[in-house]
Formats: sequence, structure tokens, C-alpha cells
Amino acid sequence: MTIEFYKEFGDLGYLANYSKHGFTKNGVFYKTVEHYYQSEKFDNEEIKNKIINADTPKEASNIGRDRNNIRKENFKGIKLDVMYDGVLEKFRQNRDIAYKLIETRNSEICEATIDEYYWGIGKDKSGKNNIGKILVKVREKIKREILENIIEKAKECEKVYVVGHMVPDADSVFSNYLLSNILNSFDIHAIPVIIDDYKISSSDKLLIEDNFKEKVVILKKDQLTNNDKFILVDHNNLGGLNKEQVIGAIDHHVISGEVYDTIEMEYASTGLLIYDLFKEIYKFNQYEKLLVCLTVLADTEYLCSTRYKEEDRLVFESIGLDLNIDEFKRKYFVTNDFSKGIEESLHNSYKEYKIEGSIIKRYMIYSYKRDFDLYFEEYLEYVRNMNDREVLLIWCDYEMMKTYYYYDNNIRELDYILTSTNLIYKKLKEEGIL
Ligand SMILES: [Mn+2]
Repeated sequence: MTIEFYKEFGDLGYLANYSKHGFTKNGVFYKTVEHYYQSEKFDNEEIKNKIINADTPKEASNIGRDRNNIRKENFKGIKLDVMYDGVLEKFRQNRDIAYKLIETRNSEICEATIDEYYWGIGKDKSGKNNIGKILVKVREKIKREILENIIEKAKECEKVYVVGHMVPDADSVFSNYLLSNILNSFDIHAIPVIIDDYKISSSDKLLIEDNFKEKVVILKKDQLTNNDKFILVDHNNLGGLNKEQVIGAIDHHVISGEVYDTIEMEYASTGLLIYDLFKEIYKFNQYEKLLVCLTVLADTEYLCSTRYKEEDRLVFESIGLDLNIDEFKRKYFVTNDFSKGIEESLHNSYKEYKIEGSIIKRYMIYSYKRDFDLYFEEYLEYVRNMNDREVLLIWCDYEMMKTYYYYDNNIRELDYILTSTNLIYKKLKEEGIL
């Protein structure tokens, strides 16, 4: 995928050098990357200060481009490095946009200017696009730095617990284990755990029992102290833990802003994201590779969900396991057991999300058409009677390949399977419901 941005406005405006994201470098505050870049052209303090104090990036640019001002002799030779340093500091010192940049995953980034062939792609798209290339480089660097932060902090701990979300599914349980193994290989004492009031998701229960050979450590919540440190996987909401206890998070949902050092990208599963992040520096064995693949299967309803995107397929196939997906699906894909009653069904699928300051309490039901016809109205009524504006019910019918979602008295229907709360959140926003 390619992201094209133009100027400092709109959703992608944060990528532009004119965007108002200031930073400090060598004791000087620069209002924008443009201020920094233009001022670095000169040794003359007076001109430098004029640029730094310019009110707008445009003004800074005008002074910097004025050929009457004499530039550093070697500037041409270092200008790419200067630009890189400025863009890197901008994202380093503005964490909200660093998260946004990481969210672009592996997309190419282009500055779609029509008259700039060195920094942008130019009118006929033949330009060098150096700004786009720098942004991609900065994205990789920032991602690495966040991971290094988490690893450094973990190294300082006597031990660190790796924990998934409150209704642990295959992705949570397997990712806990995978990340712990990786951390252990860096001489960190990491222990994958489940907290005792968590209840394993019934939909993945058999898949976990059959394929996961490890003993799960159960941690008693009332015995935890503030000295116990955690890394979250498959969720980045604190969920009752103190901020000081959580040193980082790796998640495939959406940034909640609660944990400072978070790597978050829309991936098919957390397991796949962990694989992609560490595959260059950690050698996954066959069993670990199988677990990665199973997180993908479980979180995409055996590759049926639109959450499984082309980018995911490429990573998934690069793992190189020859799995009989249909057989896994036949064995482990279960729709809701409606005989257990509404309360249990809903509880089993419960997950809480914090997205852009909103809380989403999500329930998820999988069914075939027969059960949809029998139970949908009843469940809808039940959820409606909770009288809770934050409740989101997602219902997938795997026979008709339809998704229904209910939020704040609105019901919508999709002609495909969509299970990602993040993507449904985006739809609710587009529809003006949120
Ligand atoms: Mn997951």
C-alpha cells in the first residue's frame, strides 16, 4: 500500500514538514521540521535566529531559500542527513504522531507535490521522494527504539510478567508464551501468565487444549504488589493494573494512550505482529511457528474475516508451514453455544477497548443462519436493555457471511465478515454514530 500526503492539513498532515509538531535539539526549540532544516543551512547566527524565530514554516522557508544568504559550504552533501535528524526528533518528541506513523505498518509513503522532484514525487511521479523515504526510515527507527525501551526496562526488572487480555483467547495465550520466549533469549526473566479472575474464552478452548503444550501460570490478583512489572500483549488498556507496573505493550488493536511504550499496528493477530517484529533477531522453532499461525487462524475465523488482509497473507505464507486450514477449521471453529444462555455467551466474548478516549464494551457472537434466526432478536433486546451507550454487539453469521453490529440504538448490516472492533469503530465514526 502507498500513502500519499500533501501539505500539513487533514488526517495525513502530521507527515508534512510544515506540521506544527515542535521539538528541541541541542537546546534550541524548533517550531517545525522546516524551521530546523532551513536554519541548518547557515553558520551565520543572525540568519539562523531569524529563521528559528520565524512565525510560520513558510516564512522560515522564504528566508532559508533566499540566495542572498550564504549557505554552509558543504550543505548539499549533508542535507539528507539534516532532514532525517529533524524528522526523527519531531516523531521522537511527539509520541501521538509516532503511534500514527507506526500504524501505517509497511506502507510506502509519498509526498505528492507537483513541483518538487527531489523531496517529493513530482508531477509525473518520477521524483526521488526523499521525504517519503526518510519518513519510512524514521518509522523503522522509532519502532525499534520503542522495542528497545521495553527490552531495556524489562532487563532492569528481576522478573516481568507477560499478560494477555481478560478473556484470554488463543492469540492472548500463545502470544504471551511467544513474547516470553523471545525476551528470555535476551536474558530477561519473563513469565507468561494469566490473572486468576480471567476466564479463558470458550471459543478457542479446544484449540488451546489440543495445541498448547505449556503449563499456564495463574497469577493471584490479590497477591500482586506494585513492584510486579507487566508487559501487555493483545491489549494496551491497563485493565486494573497501575501505570507504573506496565512497562510496555504489543497489540494489534488500537492505541489507547494508556501505556507509553506501545507497538500497535492493525495486524491479523498479535502473534503475527510479534513474529514480524522479531523474525530478524529471533529464530522461531517449528512449534513456535505453529503457534503464530494458530493465532492468525483463531483471530480471523480461519482466514475468513476481512481482518485477514493481503499484507497479513504475505507474512503468514512466509512462515512456510503447510497447514491444512480446512481441517483446523472443521475441528476448532465453533459458533456460539446458545444452550449456555445469554449471560454466559456474552461474558465469554467480552472485551473492553479504549479508542480515542471512548470506551467500547464489545460483545461478539458467531452463529450460522439457523441460530441467527432463533436468537438475534433476543440478544439484541438484552443488550438494548443494558441501557449502556458504550455497549457494542457484533454478530457474525458464517452461513450467510454477514455481520450485524449494534451500537447506541443503531443496527447496521454488512455483506461480509468483519470482526475487528477497531474497523467497526471507524465505521461508526464515518456514520456519525460515534
Ligand atoms: Mn487478538
